[in-house]
Amino acid sequence: MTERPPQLVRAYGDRKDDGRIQLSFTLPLAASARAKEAARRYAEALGLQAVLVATMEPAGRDYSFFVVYGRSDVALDFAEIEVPEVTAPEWNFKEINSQIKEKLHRKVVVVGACTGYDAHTVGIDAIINMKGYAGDKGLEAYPWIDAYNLGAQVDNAVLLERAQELRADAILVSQVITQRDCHKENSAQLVELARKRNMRDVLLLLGGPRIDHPLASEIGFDAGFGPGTRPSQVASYIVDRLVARAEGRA
Ligand code: B12
Repeated sequence: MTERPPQLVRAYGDRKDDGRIQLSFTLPLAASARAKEAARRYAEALGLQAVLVATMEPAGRDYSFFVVYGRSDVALDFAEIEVPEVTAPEWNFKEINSQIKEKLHRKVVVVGACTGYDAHTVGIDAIINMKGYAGDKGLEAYPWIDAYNLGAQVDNAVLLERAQELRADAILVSQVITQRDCHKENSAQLVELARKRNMRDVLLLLGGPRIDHPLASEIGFDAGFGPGTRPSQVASYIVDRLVARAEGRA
């Protein structure tokens, strides 16, 4: 680990280092003066000082939603934080296509799906489909990429089978539902199956609103992508890895 000088950070409200925090939560209590006091004490018990309950709204029968403000003296040393990150160049559409054409001399094949019980296709569509996301063209729009979107609720074995048939360079898995950690379980099963089928040379990418690179790596994927990911970031990562392999750098 690189030695860095300490860099203490604290929440910022009105002034730097004032430690002011806004917090929201729901309590299983109908809105009342006692419920409001319960919310204040609850926030105090969490370690906040000078607590102000700014909002109390009924949230269905016997539940209330609260927004509270408070202060915390807790500080942490940012210099000590190390997180694995996806490292890839920030290439644009044109640069990605010319990297593939000039360095790989063949089309890149990617296959994606929203797997298991999960039917939330908007995320994987945003990455793969022609129209893309936030003004960034989807992988289908790249002349040097053959992209296949298998859609929703695809079984892990079916996805791997199809990827093998198409000689895919990368498999893109989307997991949105996280109830009872089913996203972790389902994704881990895909990695396990890929190992059994000797397919671990195919790049495995995991994405979704609750996915980040550390989690994806822990599960056994090559990279993880979270909210706001743009298709060109995904394409840059895949192409960079394939070029590195072709040049014997990975
Ligand atoms: C639309 C929607 C639906 C639609 C889905 C339609 C469709 N064709 O996709 C319908 C109505 C079918 C639906 C159903 C359900 N839903 Co729903 N749904 C949503 C909603 C409102 C939006 C999701 C979305 O489209 N986001 C937009 C996309 C663009 O964002 P994204 O997925 O994060 O994708 C980006 C990144 O994450 C990343 N990315 C995503 N995947 C991948 C993959 C790769 C490889 C890469 C690189 C990147 C990447 O790139 C994308 C672009 O930046 C969310 C709430 C919300 N506001 O988020 C709930 C939500 C996801 N749904 C939820 C639930 C509970 C359900 C149901 C279980 C409800 C029910 N009881 O029936 C069912 C489950 C159905 C099923 N079997 O999956 C919960 C999930 C809770 C949890 N933590 O598990 C949410 C969070 C709502 C909530 N707050 O409770 N839902």
